[in-house]
Amino acid sequence: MNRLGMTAWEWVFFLVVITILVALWLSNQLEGSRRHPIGRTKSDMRSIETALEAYSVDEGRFPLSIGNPPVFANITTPVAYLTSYPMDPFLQHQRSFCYYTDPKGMGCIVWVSGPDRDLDLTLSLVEKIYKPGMDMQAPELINFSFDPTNGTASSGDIFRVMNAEQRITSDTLGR
Ligand SMILES: [Ca+2]
Repeated sequence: MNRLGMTAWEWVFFLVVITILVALWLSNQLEGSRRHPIGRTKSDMRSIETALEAYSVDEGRFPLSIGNPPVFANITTPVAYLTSYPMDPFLQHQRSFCYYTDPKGMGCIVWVSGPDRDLDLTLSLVEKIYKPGMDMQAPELINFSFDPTNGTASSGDIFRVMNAEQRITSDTLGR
C-alpha cells in the first residue's frame, strides 16, 4: 500500500486501463482525420457534377480532358462553370481532381486517389476501359473502386461517372 491506498497490482491495472483508453482515443482520432477528406470529396463531386451538367447543356457535350493525369479543360474560362479546379483532398491539395471524357464528350468520369493517396485509375488505364454510358457497377471499373463498407482500409479510387444523354450519375460513395 502507498499513500493513495493502492497496491502494486491495482497500479498495474490502473495503468493498463489508461493505456487502453489512450490507444482507443488515438485510433478514433486517426480514423476521423482519414474520413474528413471523404466528406470533402462528396461535396466537391456534387459541385463538379453541377458544373459538368451545366456545361453539357450549353455545349451539347462534356468539356475536353487534357494532361496526364487528365483534368478538365475549358471549365473555368471563358465561362466559369467552376471558379477554380477542385483539388484532391487526399493529397493535401497537390493535385486537381482527375477527369476524363471520351473524344465525343458523351460521357465522363471524375475521380480522386482515395485514402491510399494513390491513383489506381491512370490515364492509360482509363483510356482503355472507359466507355460512355458505363456505370459504377461495370466490371471494368469496379475493381478500381473505393469501397466505403471497407472503411479507410479500401485502396480503390473514389469516382463518379456521368452520361450526357441518359443523365445517369452514380459514384462509389453510394449517392
Ligand atoms: Ca487509390
